Amino acid sequence: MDAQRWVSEVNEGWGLTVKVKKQLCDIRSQYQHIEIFETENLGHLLMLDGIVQLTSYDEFAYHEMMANLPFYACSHVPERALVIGGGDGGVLRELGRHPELRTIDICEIDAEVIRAAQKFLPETSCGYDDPRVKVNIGDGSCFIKEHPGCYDIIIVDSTDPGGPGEPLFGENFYRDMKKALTPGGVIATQAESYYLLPEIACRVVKFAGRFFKSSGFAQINVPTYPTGVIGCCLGSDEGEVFLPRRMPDAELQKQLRYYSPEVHRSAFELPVFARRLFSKNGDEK
Ligand code: SPM
Repeated sequence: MDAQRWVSEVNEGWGLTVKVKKQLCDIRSQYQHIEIFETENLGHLLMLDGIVQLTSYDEFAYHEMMANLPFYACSHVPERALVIGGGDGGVLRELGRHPELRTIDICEIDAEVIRAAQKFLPETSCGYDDPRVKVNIGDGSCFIKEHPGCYDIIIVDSTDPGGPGEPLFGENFYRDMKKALTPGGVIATQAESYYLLPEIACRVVKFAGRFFKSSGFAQINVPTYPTGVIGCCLGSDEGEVFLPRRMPDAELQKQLRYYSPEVHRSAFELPVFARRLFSKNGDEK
């Protein structure tokens, strides 16, 4: 294997490796190492601190689910959305498909990620072109405390814990998100893989279960995340998060490649071992 032309996300004892044509961006920001590659077969690849955040090949799966699960689980038609993290703009792009949203705020800690995405990832950073999007640069765990009762949906598109995303995996953050919701609002948080990081997945499920009447872990198939699966944890005090309350109209459904009302419901049907894991360690209802 030509080591010069492959990049890997290395986990304990194994890795996920992608063949690249060239490196487009290599920045050490105040918070993290930002790298963007042009790959041989998967389009663009964004890595933060050596961890794959997205590839052009399958980012639609993650971004459609992170945006649409909370949008359609919300008991009322959402008008105000907040994205925490998500500097590449992919979740913004998906939220932008909903004319019902009047405001779409984003709080991203690292302005360099936004700049890099706007330069090298036009397919996701086009999310910023929507005039309803308002960009805030700062720590999402502080921003949320300053906005009580403000949002119908809050989406946390975080990196793994350990880097700048660490506060977004704490119990206090879940308490503060609940306060920042309108009545009946919904949170959706990046909940990791039950194969790769089961303790983090359980932690997220536990906090969502502690603060919300309805909560659950939805799985998303994303081949370029290690183990090929990642979770989105939902929480709300009205209705059941696994049931979509409305559905995309025919025109919007044509634009979507992953999300549908059927996929919404089935994403919460987990393999037996994962269900057991969350019942034992995640306090899942
Ligand atoms: N908008 C895309 C950002 C993606 N955020 C989530 C990335 C999580 C990757 N972690 C997978 C677990 C392996 N380290």
